[in-house]
Amino acid sequence: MNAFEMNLDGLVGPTHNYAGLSYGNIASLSNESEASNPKEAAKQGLKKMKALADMGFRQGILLPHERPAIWALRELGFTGSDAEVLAKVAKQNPAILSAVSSASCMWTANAGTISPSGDTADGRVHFTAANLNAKFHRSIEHPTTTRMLKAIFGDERHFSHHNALPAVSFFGDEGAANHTRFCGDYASKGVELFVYGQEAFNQNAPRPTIFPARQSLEASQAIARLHGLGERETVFALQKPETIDAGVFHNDVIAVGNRNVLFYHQKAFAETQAVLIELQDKLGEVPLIAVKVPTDEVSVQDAVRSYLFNSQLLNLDDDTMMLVVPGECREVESVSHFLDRLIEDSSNPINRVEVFDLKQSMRNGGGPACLRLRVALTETEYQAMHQGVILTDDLFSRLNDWVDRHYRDSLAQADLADPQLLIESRQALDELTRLTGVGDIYPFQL
Ligand code: SUG
Repeated sequence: MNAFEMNLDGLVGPTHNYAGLSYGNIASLSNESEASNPKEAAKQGLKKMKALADMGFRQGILLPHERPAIWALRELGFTGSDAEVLAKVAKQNPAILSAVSSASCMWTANAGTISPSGDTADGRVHFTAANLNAKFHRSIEHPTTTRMLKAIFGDERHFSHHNALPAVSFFGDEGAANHTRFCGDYASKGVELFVYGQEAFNQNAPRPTIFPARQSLEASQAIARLHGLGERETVFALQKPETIDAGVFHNDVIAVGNRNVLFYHQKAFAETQAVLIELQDKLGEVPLIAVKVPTDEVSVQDAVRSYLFNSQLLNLDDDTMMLVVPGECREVESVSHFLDRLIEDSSNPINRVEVFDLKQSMRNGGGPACLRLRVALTETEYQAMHQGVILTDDLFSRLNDWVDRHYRDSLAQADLADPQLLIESRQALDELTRLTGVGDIYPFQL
């Protein structure tokens, strides 16, 4: 059966800004209050999508959410017209306005966890939107994400959707950023690796001491149950707590995998050998290729600065793979040298590196892998999904034109209170739902 991995990238929204909202995410904290450029951010993302689509990879988009989220402000007791709500929150608590204005849904690796049909008990593709409850600005994403995923993957013969987990830190779930699926080919049964930062119901278990662990073991186990994954299809691994304290707020900042290849840092997991042995055991005949990056070649700090592991690992053909990395990887010397050695070394399948300028997103801690949600699909499932979000040449040029007409090229924190920004954003999103044909998914449309 023909099956493949599709990437759904988050289209950057018109309110993209730097508000320093993510304690534990070093880039977000260090760029707080800088002016952003939403137009450039959206174009940088589109350029990466188009380049990968042109190379033959299946590529689609997820739409930005409604921001500022006036509905969320109303739930917090702000009343009056939309303009009055904005004026009140800007005066009483501008930090809340920043939070409800974040374009953070662009990092679709956090949109949800997807289990392909080859792995699940009922043979359907399963989706669970992530509750993202570790940060308020992200906790308001899942209702729209769920509506959007249902609009795109609506055919119940092939797709099954679950609600986000209970919104408490004990079930903190950050979606695919802590989930990697290994397999021989995409259609056959695979093994899903869930990496967690804390065992929430066991206070004596190891956990980071400085920054919060966003993903809990119990959340990962719940997703596996909901998706109908058996014991033989799952591996649960603790992320090394000290790496979370060093700024590795998701596993996808320290490891990336594709098919039977795991590219990982020596310090990614608390019990590396046990993880590798269990993965190999459950993969059976399929040989796991584990490509380790040793600490003495690339420190955890350089991995975080460069976002080396927040790369996309993509098949070029049956035997070789390509790494799609952010430009910062060529700016950090240890990482740049490592990449040169990696592609020369024929003992691993990675023989090409493609570099993209994603600075606008990187300044908030989002690299190439954060910007995409992977969905492994068979050809039949691909045909059953909503086709209007698939990146064709035509959609690409329409989206560029749409960005040119609706986006600002500079946004500072003070601009978030501008009622005109809300009007512009809603107009843009309303047009986008028509352009992609996804239907009404935003609170202002419902
Ligand atoms: O959740 N940054 C995001 C970055 C998410 C990256 N995703 C993955 N690694 N998969 C976060 O911390 C910063 C927003 C601000 O500060 O304005 C932010 O939300």
